Amino acid sequence: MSKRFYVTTAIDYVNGEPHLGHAYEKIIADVIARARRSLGQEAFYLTGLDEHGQKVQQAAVAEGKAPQAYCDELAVVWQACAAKLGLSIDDFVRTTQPRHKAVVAAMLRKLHSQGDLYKAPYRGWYSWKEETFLTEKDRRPDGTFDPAWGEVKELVEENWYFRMAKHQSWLIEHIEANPTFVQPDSRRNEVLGFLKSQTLEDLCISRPKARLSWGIPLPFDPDYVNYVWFDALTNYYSIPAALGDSEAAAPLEGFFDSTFHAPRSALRLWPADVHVIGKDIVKFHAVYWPIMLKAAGIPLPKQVLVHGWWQKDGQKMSKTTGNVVNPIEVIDEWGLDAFRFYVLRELDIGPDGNWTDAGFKARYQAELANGLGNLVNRSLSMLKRYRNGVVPPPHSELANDAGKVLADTRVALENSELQGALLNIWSLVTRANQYVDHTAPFKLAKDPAQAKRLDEVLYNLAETCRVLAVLLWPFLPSTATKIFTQLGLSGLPDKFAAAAWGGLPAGHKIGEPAPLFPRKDISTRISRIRFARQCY
Ligand code: ME8
Repeated sequence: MSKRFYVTTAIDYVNGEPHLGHAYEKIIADVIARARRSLGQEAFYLTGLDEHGQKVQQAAVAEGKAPQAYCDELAVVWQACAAKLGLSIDDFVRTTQPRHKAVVAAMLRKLHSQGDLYKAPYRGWYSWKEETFLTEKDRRPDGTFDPAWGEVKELVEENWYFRMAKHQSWLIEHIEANPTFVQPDSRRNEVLGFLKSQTLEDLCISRPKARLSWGIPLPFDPDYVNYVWFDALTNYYSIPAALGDSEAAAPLEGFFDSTFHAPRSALRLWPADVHVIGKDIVKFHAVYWPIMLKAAGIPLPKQVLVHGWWQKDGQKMSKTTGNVVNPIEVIDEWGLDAFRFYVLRELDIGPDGNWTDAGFKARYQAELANGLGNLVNRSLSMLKRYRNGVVPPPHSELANDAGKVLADTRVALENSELQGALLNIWSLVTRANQYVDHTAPFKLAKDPAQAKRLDEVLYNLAETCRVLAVLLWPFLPSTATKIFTQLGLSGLPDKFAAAAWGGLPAGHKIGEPAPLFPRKDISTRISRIRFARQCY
């Protein structure tokens, strides 16, 4: 089996419920995976949960539950959310799974045996909330620490450290030689700036069990558990190894214990092609993770793709103030594809975004209901009304427009430029809607002498709808499928190659047109949806 295109997301802390930011990231990765599959590659999409560490232990204790029971309960909520988002995931990792823990232990054993890890005492300021020691650089001018760090206390403890010094220069060279390793460029520059201006301090990779017991024990020192970030980052690699990617597992051969059982498999996933993450965790993914891998003799991932953060109404989303966008509620009211469309169309991968309910509704109305929805509905309704739903002979008036959009969309998808791809696809929606206005098929239908011209126009419109379904599949899979069904086509619009012009054969009978995006009275809720009067 050849290597699959392997895309991952950050694994979410299980203490809490999914919000817009989590959903956005998972949808980005889903579109990337679906696009690759549509383009003919095999793809594997991994997401999951980060279940160890201080935050989870504290949250479990606060609810009077054992950490594992607490995680098990919340994992159900998060997995249900993944299903609600329509994610085409191939696996769902939980860092408390034995398959993951066995690989983390093997990685630690190898690094320890090579002398990459050492034990030393440390005195420092510790943020309990962020589970990290702070340095003098983290102090504000008045000597205090930002309240964002939560409670900060001085702590002295022995811990295990990962030697970083020898890794700084090759990492700079690697990032310079591979411009797409960290994307977008602004994030790449940020990482290079950091690496060139500061000496990397050794990374503390343990927590004493006396202080934190909820973690993976260090295989060579039972008084400690592994630092949650070392554990969490390893998920990207542990799952391929555990699923039987033998080339992935090879560098750790001899370091696994008897709990590790990978099936015999021809699966090839590692190295990851894209790690999709948010801007707050770039240093972990673009600095520590490559160093961990390189030290363990494991090939590096190809790309870390960094998205920005969402705010709501110009404010940080926060449970305490109540301004959180709950993706489930939006989907229940507006439909999954409306949510997927909005987040991908509104925010390019990189900058920060701002959710407003008014902005969401405006895009829904203009681009989905009046744009795509109206095009498909009036095109198919006219074909039904004027030709009894039978496709006329092929004609290629819109073929060049569609061909250009197809070529540009392919490039955009190959570069994970998802907003760019949508803008491009919508240029075809707009072109086809204008074509209806210019050709006025409803007038042609009144003149028997224009029958051939009406055939041509109806073919171009129906075929454009078919092409759009294929192009839209990675973004709006359910809408794309509905368009196919309404066109009377069997199967899924999930093969990009099928977007080539001329796929609708003459004489084919389409299905029943129905509105894709019910227009809503903006001032009412879904219970009072009124369907659009079709205008043609
Ligand atoms: O960081 N907008 O988990 P997490 C956009 N467990 N993205 C956001 C966001 C927002 N408002 N808030 C969070 C962790 N995210 C670790 C990851 S990976 C080995 C371990 C993104 O639940 C955030 O940037 O705090 C991150 O990529 C993801 O959601 C999970 O955040």
